[in-house]
Amino acid sequence: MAEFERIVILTGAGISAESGIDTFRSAGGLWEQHRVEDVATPEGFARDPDLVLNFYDMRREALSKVGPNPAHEALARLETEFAGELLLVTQNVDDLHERGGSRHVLHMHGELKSALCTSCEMRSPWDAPLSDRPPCPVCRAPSLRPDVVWFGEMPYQMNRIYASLSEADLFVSIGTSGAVYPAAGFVQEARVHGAHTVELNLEPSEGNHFFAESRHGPAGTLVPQWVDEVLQH
Ligand code: BV8
Repeated sequence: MAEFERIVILTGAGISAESGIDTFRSAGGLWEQHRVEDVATPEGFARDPDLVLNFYDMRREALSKVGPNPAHEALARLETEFAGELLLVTQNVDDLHERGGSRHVLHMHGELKSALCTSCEMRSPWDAPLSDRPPCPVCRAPSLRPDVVWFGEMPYQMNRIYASLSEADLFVSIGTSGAVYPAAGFVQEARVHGAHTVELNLEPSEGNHFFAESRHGPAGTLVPQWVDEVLQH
């Protein structure tokens, strides 16, 4: 593994799978009566706010029953020991990277433990249900929604992500199907700017052909091994 100085990592639901959080693909079973696109959209929220608020209340509540796995912990070790620049971008709305020890996590699709007020547009840390319409901590209006980026909505901090991708010499994608944009396009952005690109995933993702290198297997095994290699230089 050559010397790298500026690493961007993108993670998806696959990194949390071994912690017991269903991925979207296998989640079909969990939510067989609705597709994620139906529930994770502003239209779905407008159509049936209770359904959507309960969907996210259930997922937020489930977080207290799971914990980080060796893949999350390995990325926290990388953050501590890597001498160069590291940006960890996650598509996940769980808090397992933080609970695994990562101090700087960019949640491009928002977080279960945050609430967004549709009246004052302020975001607040949140770890309780929203289906009972609690007042916004800032403006007191009963207008809180999950602070999660739905389909058709703009992900967070895209300028910062693209700036890092244009400078990166290594881009690593971990546990994501490459099914959803703009995240699925990050590998091409990094590659066109000269970065080496690596996919660590259980199986080849939809974007596997864009990666210069790929390793397939469970993240809990692959990620600690890969972090050891990067830190050995
Ligand atoms: C935007 C938060 C633009 C919510 C999520 C047509 C019509 C309308 C829109 C579009 C369209 N075509 C394209 C679009 C854009 C759309 C999109 O890409 N749609 C797809 C369906 C085609 N994207 C958007 O709408 C995005 N916004 O484009 O805005 C814009 C421009 C200007 C102005 C305004 C707006 C916003 C998308 C964000 C949606 N929110 N999540 C929530 O969590 O509830 S998406 C959600 O699914 C994830 O966040 C992630 O992004 C995506 C895919 O999930 P993954 O994390 O990859 O998980 P998945 O289950 O799919 O895969 C798991 C992988 O792990 C698998 O490969 C598996 O093999 C692997 N795995 C499993 N176990 C393990 C493992 N790997 C390792 N170890 C294991 N143990």
